[in-house]
Amino acid sequence: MTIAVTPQDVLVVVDVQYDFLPGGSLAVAGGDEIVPLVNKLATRFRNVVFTQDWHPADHISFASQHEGKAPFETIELDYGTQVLWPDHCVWQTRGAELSRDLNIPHAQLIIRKGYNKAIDSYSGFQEADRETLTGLAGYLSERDVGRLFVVGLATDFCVAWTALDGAAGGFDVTVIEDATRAIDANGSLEQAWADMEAAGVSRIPSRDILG
Ligand code: VGL
Ligand code: ZN
Repeated sequence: MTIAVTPQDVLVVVDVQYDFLPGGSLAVAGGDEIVPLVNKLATRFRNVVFTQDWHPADHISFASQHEGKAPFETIELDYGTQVLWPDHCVWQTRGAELSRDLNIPHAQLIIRKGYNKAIDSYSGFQEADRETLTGLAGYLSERDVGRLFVVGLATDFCVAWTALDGAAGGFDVTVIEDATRAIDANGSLEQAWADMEAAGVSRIPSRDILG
């Protein structure tokens, strides 16, 4: 099924940053493989937005901040269960930079997220407290956009949460599956697809757009 991209559609490129690429501190397997495809897809979209995971060095999501805890264990916080991660995307470090292999000069916005020390933010729309907004929904509404097409890293965390919040916010959301890669910790990938399907998020291969 071919989808005709319109000038109102937006490509949301999630967290294509060195710490999520091979060699990074929270490397997503095959994360680098999506970059040429993301570049190609971006040529079809007039509107492209990036998200950028952007944490202070003492961020609450880092296992290093919790005595006796290891990465991928969980803790309970006020806002719910938090997975603990290796230190990653610390602001002003190379790991936090967007990949220089992204070749999308017409991208219009970079939304940073996760900069509040005590709140994680997988979603590009709102932080994990489900209250603090990033401003992305307001930006998109003001720009009068149509559908959102989401790509990037990682499928089961920042891509999924961004897609879910977009759908909850009333946007028509599609994830382009082969332009994502997953962390897949403890069944998180299967769960993410189930959640997205239940929320009405569409799932397509890139050939539906590229032909
Ligand atoms: C992400 C875990 C922690 C992601 C960000 O971009 O999917 N995952 N921070
Ligand atoms: Zn993070």
